[in-house]
Amino acid sequence: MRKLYELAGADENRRFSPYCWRIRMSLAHKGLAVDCLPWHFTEKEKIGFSGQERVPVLVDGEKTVSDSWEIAKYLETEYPDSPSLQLENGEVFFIKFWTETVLHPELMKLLVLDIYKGLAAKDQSYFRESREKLLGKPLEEVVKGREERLPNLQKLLTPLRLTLKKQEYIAGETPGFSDYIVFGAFQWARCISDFSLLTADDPICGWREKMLDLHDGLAGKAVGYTV
Ligand SMILES: N[C@@H](CCC(=O)N[C@@H](CS)C(=O)NCC(=O)O)C(=O)O
Repeated sequence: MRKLYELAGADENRRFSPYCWRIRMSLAHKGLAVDCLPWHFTEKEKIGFSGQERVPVLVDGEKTVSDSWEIAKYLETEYPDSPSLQLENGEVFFIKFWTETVLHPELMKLLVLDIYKGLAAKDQSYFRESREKLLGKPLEEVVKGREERLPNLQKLLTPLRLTLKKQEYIAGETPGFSDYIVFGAFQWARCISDFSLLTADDPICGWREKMLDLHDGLAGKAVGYTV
């Protein structure tokens, strides 16, 4: 059976990595069954066979692939007859880098303490140390006043909101990897934090609902919070 190593919290069923969600959704999109194995930040040796230290890691028969972008490309090449992830448009790169360099950092500043609290005890000191080094202050300081900073997030989502007013999905009429990239960020938040990111009248909510319902409600059924 195909295997996917996924980041897990103290509750092993809480799978909250934005990058892993890209791949969970992509595998379901292509109708490929997978056994999703929990992995913790401090279990580097468990994925040592992949030659790097991050998840997702996909093991498909003889092949091991890491990095969500590489995995998506692999799935497209290996399974060309199943529904396409629509990677061929160069614009997907813009979505990927916008998500990773604009959306993720803003979310991190809102959620980092919730992430810390949701981690297995053995991961907490590693996470605190590495993220405080990255963010330059204690996690408690990072999230301080987060309610007042929500408008910043909602403002930076304007291009996404305008796009979703024009079309059903980011990729167009049907969902594609671009949707899974951005949705991964929202699912990261939903799985680890009860902090509401969007107001109920935000058009992005309708898209997020559709994404939660896709593939037999895969993401909606995952352990997380109601947002
Ligand atoms: N470029 C990678 C990034 C993967 C990544 O950063 N994964 C995180 C989990 S969300 C991780 O494994 N972090 C390990 C660590 O911080 O030690 C991808 O697209 O898959």
